[in-house]
Amino acid sequence: MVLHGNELRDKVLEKYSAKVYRNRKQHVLSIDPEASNEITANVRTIPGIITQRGCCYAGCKGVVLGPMSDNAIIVHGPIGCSFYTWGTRRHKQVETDRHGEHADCYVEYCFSTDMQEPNIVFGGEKKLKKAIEECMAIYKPKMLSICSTCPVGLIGDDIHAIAKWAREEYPGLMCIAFSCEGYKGVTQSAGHHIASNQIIRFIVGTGDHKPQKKFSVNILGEYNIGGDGWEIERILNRCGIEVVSAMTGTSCYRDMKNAHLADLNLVQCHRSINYVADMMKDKYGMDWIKVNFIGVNATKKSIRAIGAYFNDPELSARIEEVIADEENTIADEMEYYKSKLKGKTAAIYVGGSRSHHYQLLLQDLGMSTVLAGYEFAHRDDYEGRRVIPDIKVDADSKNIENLKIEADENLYNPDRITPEHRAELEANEDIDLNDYQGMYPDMEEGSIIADDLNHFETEEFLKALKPDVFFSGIKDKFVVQKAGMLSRQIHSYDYQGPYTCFQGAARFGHDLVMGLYVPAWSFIKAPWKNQATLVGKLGGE
Ligand code: CFM
Ligand code: HCA
Repeated sequence: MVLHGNELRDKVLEKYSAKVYRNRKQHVLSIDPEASNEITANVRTIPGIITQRGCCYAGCKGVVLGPMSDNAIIVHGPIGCSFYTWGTRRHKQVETDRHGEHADCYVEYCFSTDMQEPNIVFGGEKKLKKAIEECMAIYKPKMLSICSTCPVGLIGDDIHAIAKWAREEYPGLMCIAFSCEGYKGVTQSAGHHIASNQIIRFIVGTGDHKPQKKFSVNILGEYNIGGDGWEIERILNRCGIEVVSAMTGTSCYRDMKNAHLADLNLVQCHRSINYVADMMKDKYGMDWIKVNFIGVNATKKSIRAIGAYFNDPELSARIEEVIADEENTIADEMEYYKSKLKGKTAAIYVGGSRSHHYQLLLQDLGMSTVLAGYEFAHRDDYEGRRVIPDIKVDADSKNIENLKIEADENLYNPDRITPEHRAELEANEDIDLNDYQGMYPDMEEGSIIADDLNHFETEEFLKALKPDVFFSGIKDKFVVQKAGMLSRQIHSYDYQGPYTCFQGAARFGHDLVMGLYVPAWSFIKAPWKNQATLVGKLGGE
């Protein structure tokens, strides 16, 4: 008997002890238009379960700060933490700022205090100061970040006092401390919040480089994985829209200082950086709209939404020209990939936004998603902010400071658009203005949603649902692939990309067809095709 929906969910979870079952049941559900579809998310993983999640430090240092080119990041902690975030994420960078001037690029470097036992016993502050002095003597960066890892929080080194010392000692240096110890919060997500707070506190608003073009934006939550951000900027520039800064993919400290001078914020990854969008709204009155440049239809919808925001006939006409031209360039390729992919199914499990975004690109290619989940998303990423009024109450808020943002007297401007136009935009279902609808509306009835999907559940669901491809990350890819199922990495794109906008969609189609049709599959047989199904029991009850 083929099970699906909540029956399948119960069958997979019933192997757990009662206690684990009760917990996981709140994280796994099947989409039912009649039900409330409430999910539990952003809470602690049950100890002992093989989760794919990462830590707060990974979210702050690795994800949000890592891509900034001219930011020398000293990791204050044991060398293993530094090594873990050294070159593993695929944010691409160049050594110039947005105005074509040279900006140092440190993304390939790994700066660390390499804390040892004596530093844990007697304190590591001296060692940190020495590391800053060394870094300043050799590299002379304009921005220097200090990121602390677990032991620093436990012994209490005052990295904020040291950052202040460095700002005074080296005039012109922006030195910022990030207390992003791994154990804070329950996942990477806490680190996003900590990084966002310091970006607002110290960086945004300190520059004076005004945009040159009539329409200007920042792109938030775009980290230039595999060159994604470059492709988005190419399209926006073609439309005549200037990108003042991107946070943090194709940007540097020097660009991000000017972010407050743009007209509008575009939020690509809502999970990692909605904090900055909200704080800029409070401080400067700058609106944000949720966009998605993954998928042809999603890209079209996003650039049209930008056009609608600016409400300028010339801009809208140019946007239509760009859409027609870009679509024309990829039409034949897309048709071919669609013919090879139509009707195939996928499961997607990644961090906090791509499990939604990639579903739309798969739809363009005629595919459907039977299971999707996030590692560390919050309820709003699943259910939408519209249905969760108390969104600020989550696990991170208990640990992470919610900055109190006052409007900036000189720069606050809520009148970038007229009240009538605002009302029009708010009524438009296709535009998420200062809001986000989440993943659910784009999912089919009966498909499975699994928050913090663990290793055991991954294997069980894949056996039952048998999707043609499983999109995930480095930790689960090879287990799945060795079992005879294609797995593509959606974090790193398996060293390919960019996958954004029109040409990116065609490239994704190409890579997927290559993966599915490679003759190697005929030499592997999934274990469950000739073995009894694995039976497991977790927990003590
Ligand atoms: Fe946003 Fe990201 Fe993601 Fe994310 Fe990440 Fe990433 Fe991701 Mo890996 S910021 S939430 S913390 S889109 S690093 S570029 S791929 S888990 S789905
Ligand atoms: C992180 C970074 C990561 C890991 C990718 C993976 C990334 O969470 O610390 O597990 O394959 O995208 O590089 O999400």
